[in-house]
Amino acid sequence: MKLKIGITCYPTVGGSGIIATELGKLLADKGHEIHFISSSLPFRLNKVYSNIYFHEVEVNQYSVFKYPPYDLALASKMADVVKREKLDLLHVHYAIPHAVCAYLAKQMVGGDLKIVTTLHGTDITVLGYDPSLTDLIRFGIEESDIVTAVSQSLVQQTYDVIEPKKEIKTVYNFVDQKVYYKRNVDELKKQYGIKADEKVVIHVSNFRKVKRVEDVIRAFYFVQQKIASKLLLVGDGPELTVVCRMINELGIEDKVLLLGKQENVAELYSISDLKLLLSEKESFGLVLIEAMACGVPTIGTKIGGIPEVIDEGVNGFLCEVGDIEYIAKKSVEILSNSSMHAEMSRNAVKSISKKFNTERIVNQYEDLYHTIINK
Ligand code: GMT
Repeated sequence: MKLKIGITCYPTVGGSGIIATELGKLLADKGHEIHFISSSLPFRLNKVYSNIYFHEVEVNQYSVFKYPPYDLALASKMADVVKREKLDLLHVHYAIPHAVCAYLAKQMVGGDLKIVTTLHGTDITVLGYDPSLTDLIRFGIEESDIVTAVSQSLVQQTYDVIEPKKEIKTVYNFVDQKVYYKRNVDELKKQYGIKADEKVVIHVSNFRKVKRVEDVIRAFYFVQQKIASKLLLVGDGPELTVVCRMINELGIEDKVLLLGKQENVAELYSISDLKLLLSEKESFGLVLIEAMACGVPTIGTKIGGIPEVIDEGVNGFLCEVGDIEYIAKKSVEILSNSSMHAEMSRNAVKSISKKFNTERIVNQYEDLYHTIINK
C-alpha cells in the first residue's frame, strides 16, 4: 500500500537530518509520496523527485515576541499540509519540539493522522536531564503511535531518564552502499600532498565539545611519532579554534589537514586508513558506518550506541573516554599490521551489508508504518 508521508527534521547538516532525508528519498523510490515539512530544504535533497514535495515553515520575527515562534509555525504548517495533501502519517525526528508539534497538528485536523517519532539522542541525552522539559518529552513520546530510537542504548537511556509508558523500538541508522564504498582515489591523496606510504587517520564531526576532538589530536600526536601519517579533520564547529591552537602548540601543523565541511566524504574515507570517534556522548555515530562502508576500520569510545556499531577486535576497537595512551596504542597496531588492517577493513564492509544497509532499515520503517495504518 502506497502511503502519503510527512517528514519533519532539522534540515541542517547533522546525522538526524541526513537520516530523515535519505529515508524520504528511499521511500519515494519505493513509490510512497513524501512531503518534507521543515524550515529549509534538507541539504541532501539535491535533485528533483516527482513524488517528493517540500513545504517550507516560515518563521517570522514579530516585534511583540521575544523569540520567533518556530514550534507554532511548524504545527500550523503540518496541519495545513496534512489536510490539503491528505497525509496518512507524520514521521518526525526528535521528540521535542517535533513530536509535540505533530500532536498539536493532529488536534487541529482531527481525523486519523498517525505520528511516528524517531529519537536521535540530544532530546534525551541533553534535554532529558532538564527537569522542566522531562514531562513534555514524555508527552511527545506517549502521544506518538510509534516511537523508535537509533540504538538499544538510547532506548534504555530514554526509559531511565524519561520513564515513558510506551514501547520504543530500536531502528538503527543506515548507509547507502551505492554512495559509500571505497574508490580508487590515489590522485586525491597526491593532491592533498600525502605521500603514498603515509597512513591517513580521519575524524569527521560538527566539532561540538561532546565530540572531544582534542582527544583525537592528542592520540594522533603519539601515532605520528611512530608511523608516517597525516590526520584529516573534516567538519566545523565551536571547538575548532581550541583544536587549531592545540595543533600549533604540539607543532604538528604540517601533519594535520583541516578540510572544513565537506559533502563527498566517501572520497575522503577512501584515502583513509583509520577513523577515530572519541565522543563522550553518541547515541549511534552515523559517521562510523559511513567510514565502515568505505572499508575503514574504526576506533570509538565505549559509550552510547558506539558498542552496537563497532565489534571489538572485528572491525575496529573500543576504548574508554579519554584513554589517549590506549587509543594511540590501538591506532598504531591497526596502522602497522597490514593483515589485521585488511581483515578489519573487509569486516567493516560486511557489518554494513549485514546490519546497517538501507534496504533492511527502510523495510523496518515501512513495516512499522503499515502496522499503524492497517489498524
Ligand atoms: O551528533 C550530533 O551532534 C548531531 C546529532 C543530530 O541531531 O543530528 O546526531 C545525533 O543523531 C545521529 C543520527 O541518528 C546519531 O548518529 C548521532 O550519534 C547523534 N549524536 C549524539 O548522540 C551526540
